[in-house]
Amino acid sequence: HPEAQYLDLLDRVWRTGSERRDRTGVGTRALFGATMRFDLADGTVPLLTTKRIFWKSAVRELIWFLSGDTNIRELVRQGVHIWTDWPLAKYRAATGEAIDRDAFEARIVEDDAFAAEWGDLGRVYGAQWVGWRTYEAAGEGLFRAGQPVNQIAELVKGLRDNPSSRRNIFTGWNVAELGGMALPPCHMTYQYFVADGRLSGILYQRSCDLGLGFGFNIFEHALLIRMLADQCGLLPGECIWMGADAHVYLNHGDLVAEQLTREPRPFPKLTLAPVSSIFDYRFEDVAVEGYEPHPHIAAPVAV
Ligand code: DHF
Ligand code: TMP
Repeated sequence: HPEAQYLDLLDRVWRTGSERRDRTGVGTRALFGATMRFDLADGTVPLLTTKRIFWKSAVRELIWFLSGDTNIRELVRQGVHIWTDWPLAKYRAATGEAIDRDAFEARIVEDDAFAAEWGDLGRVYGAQWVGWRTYEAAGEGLFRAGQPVNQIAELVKGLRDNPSSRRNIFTGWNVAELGGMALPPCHMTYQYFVADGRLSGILYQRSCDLGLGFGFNIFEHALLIRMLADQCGLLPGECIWMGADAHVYLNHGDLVAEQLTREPRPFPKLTLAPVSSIFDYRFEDVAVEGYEPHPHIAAPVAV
């Protein structure tokens, strides 16, 4: 079963990974450099079955990235809570107010000014994917803002017009703007390859929380390949993942042990409605069929 690649890595990291202090203070066990590949040709998607992944939140997150939005407000409105903890931590630290998560989310949704001030994650994924800033010379050591680059639109054009190019890439790793991001991108660089009418993609993930983020990241990577393939008149090929620092948080040990006792089940099928642009996908256009995972395993997130 293709999910065995994930379970093997999880097991290997937990048993043999080096124990490290990390930014969050929680601590991890980590290995450096891992690869997985999933075949998308049969219409399946890598959606983990050894625990339930809330794929609807993942679909909404990917559409949010493609819209260029970086404020959690729209996600929260749609019932997606995965990004709330970071603005919340910032708000608590700045104000000293002991506001709870629900009250914070309610204010983000209700109060425009509050959302603008506290809901924005900065120049994260969406900002870089579709609005990478440029500048142009304006004489005498002066510069002015240029036309932002929509990397996704360029990628679609590239895959249509020049499918054998080795430059069909987009990245969130904008070195000049890392300081303005709530978190520098983890799933940072994507590259594509067309052969025999099939589109494959590689995701380079610099930092991977195997117990939490990975299930979202691999599914969204596959979903994006499927969207791009549809938009470019291609069939899906392979979904390849390359992780650099692949880690398990020390407080995820029990979760890992439980998950490793479970037998993987068949991956579900994904279908996409036909839409006329990569920027037109709505949540309703994405359907997952035959997803029958083992129960969800709640895991604490290291902020
Ligand atoms: N930090 C850390 N330490 N790990 C992450 O995976 C991570 N992911 C981020 C931002 N920062 C991160 C963005 N993606 C969840 C899933 C993905 C995600 C952030 C959080 C999460 O909490 N998932 C839970 C609950 C999902 C839900 O309530 O919808 C899960 O069980 O999958
Ligand atoms: P870092 O910026 O110090 O590497 O911390 C980011 C943490 O979040 C790390 O545990 C990796 C995890 N992460 C994912 O695994 N996937 C994601 O999509 C995001 C945003 C974060």
